[in-house]
Amino acid sequence: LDLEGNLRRAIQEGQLFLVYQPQVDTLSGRIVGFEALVRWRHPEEGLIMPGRFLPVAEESGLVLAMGDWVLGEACAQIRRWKSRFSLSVPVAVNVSGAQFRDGQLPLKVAHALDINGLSGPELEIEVTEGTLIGDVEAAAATLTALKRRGVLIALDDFGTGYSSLSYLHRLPIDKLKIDRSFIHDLSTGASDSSVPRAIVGLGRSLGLSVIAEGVETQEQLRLLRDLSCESYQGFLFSRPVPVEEVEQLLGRRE
Ligand code: G
Ligand code: G
Ligand code: MN
Ligand code: NA
Repeated sequence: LDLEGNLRRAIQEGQLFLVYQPQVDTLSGRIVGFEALVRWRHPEEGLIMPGRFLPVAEESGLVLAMGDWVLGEACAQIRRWKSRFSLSVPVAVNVSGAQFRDGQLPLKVAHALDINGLSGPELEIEVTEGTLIGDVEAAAATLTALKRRGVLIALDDFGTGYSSLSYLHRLPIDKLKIDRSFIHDLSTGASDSSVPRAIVGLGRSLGLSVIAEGVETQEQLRLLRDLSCESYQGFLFSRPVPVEEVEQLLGRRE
């Protein structure tokens, strides 16, 4: 299968779609946000997950066109949900390194918000630590430009990268996302909560919100509550789901 040629066509012909995973307040159980995740419905191959096509997208440079589509689609969806459900929580979009370093990202984000009549804090941009290191000055400039439009910035897979704590307080970040490997460790016999505990403490001292990823069990949720980790996402509450299922969730809240 020529993934690259196929992906180029997939972007043009509307074979990509987004699923959304709810983010939930650990104490109240209320939905406090959504993360958008891209999927590819291939006409012959069926559903292809990003684990398979993102590397191809990144190597070929198609990740820029794909990222443009994701950003436009997520913002259009936020606009539709606002008018139908008075959606009041942000939707997060993942941005890969090439997109972030492209130089056009702040303009593209502002444009996607503008044409959909959205304010900055209705959108969150997720970047990984790996994206920010290297040229921290350039990263800071891009983040500052994004913050000027008011969008929220989340640091994805936090704790797994080459995180130098020295840059954290210098960058305009709003949120830390505890990588799901640390949450997974919470359910093993050892039940080692030292890393999540440290990240929650770090968040508190830097004034950042903290969300745990990959929460699958009640036991993990209970431990996160004990740590005062404010929110989580994971299969325990919901898998990433298609638009119609998000609308059922939003409708139920009315
Ligand atoms: O949805 P899933 O758990 O299979 O995602 C696997 C990986 O793909 C995750 O690291 C996630 O951040 C990434 N990913 C999902 N959707 C997007 C997207 O729209 N853009 C980028 N750059 N990465 C994405
Ligand atoms: O790297 P990023 O955090 O963007 O990746 C999100 C990925 O995590 C998606 O592929 C999503 O399907 C997956 N995911 C979401 N919740 C869970 C969970 O509870 N357990 C596991 N194993 N994966 C999850
Ligand atoms: Mn993510
Ligand atoms: Na993550």
